[in-house]
Amino acid sequence: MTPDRLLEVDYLTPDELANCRSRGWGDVLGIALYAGDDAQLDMAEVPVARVTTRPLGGVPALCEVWRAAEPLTTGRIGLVQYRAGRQLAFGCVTLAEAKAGGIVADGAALREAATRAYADVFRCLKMLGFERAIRIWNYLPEINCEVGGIERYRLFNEARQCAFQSASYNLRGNVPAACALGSPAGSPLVVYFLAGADPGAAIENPRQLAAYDYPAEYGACSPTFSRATLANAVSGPMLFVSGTASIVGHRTVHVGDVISQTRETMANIRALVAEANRVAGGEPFALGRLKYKAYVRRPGDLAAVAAEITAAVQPAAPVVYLNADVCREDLLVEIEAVGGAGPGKPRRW
Ligand code: 3EB
Repeated sequence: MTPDRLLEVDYLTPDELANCRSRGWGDVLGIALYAGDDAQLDMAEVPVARVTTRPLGGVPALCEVWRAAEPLTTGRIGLVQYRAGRQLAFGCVTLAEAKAGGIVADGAALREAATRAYADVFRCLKMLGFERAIRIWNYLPEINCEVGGIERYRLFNEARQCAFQSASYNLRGNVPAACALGSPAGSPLVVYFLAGADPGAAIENPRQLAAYDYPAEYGACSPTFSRATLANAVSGPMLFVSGTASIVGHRTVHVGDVISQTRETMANIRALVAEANRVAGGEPFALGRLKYKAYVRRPGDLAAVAAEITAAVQPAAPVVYLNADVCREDLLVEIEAVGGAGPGKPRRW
């Protein structure tokens, strides 16, 4: 069975994934495994980004499974484990800060780890012949902790921006969609990405200032990401929505109010979908046809967040929940999404 379109994503438990073993992993491009401890997932052929950020709602582990309808080969370039075809590539890097050199406590190790991880991601993209990434996911331990007077997320932003610059990429405009979330202390830095022969076009949110234009009050180097990428994958357009939060303009709104933050976040995603439809022409995208991943800072907020998302995405779309720190201390929730045009029925293997 091949996917209806070139690229598909499904959220499965490890058991559900194991039940599909009979069909082999030939069409699996890559997997992000979200689990607190090392859940077993042994797949020689497929790169697995092991993220220690935990699922919520009694789910011990969650697999984000990317599948592609084209011949794929597996390999390694530097620190990057990748799997790629002519149209698409998935790659992941896991790097412990202690192994990256530098002192963990003063942030030099994080800077070094991010620099090395990104240098290898970009080298991998160039060697495989992809212009740039469509979407990049970042998970760093203790994202809101201060080291040497600077928040670790801001240090990460500095290293990321330098890496983009060193690799001669744009720092504004057509930059990849992304997210940056926390993981438990002691976890390695994990970066994974999707790239395509069609690198996609960046979409910005009319309700928000572009993140790469954030003023210096959010850090000396602004974060290098676009609000979404619109990629015209061979079998129809696909939208990759970056981590989205309760930010209007450049300011956090509804500090301390998780319900209003979730509502504002969904309003932001609704505006992005409208903007993507305007750019794509017609109405290829709809809130109810996206698949969502929601990061909740405080586990106790799960029910409130879920109720707000469900209310916003009629008819109900699939949503998975993870427990993560978000990259501004005053943000309680962040939501990302992905989806193609058309009916996009949730499909089970
Ligand atoms: C924001 O809008 C919230 O640094 O890669 C969202 C998506 C956020 C991506 C990143 C950060 C990132 O600024 C945080």
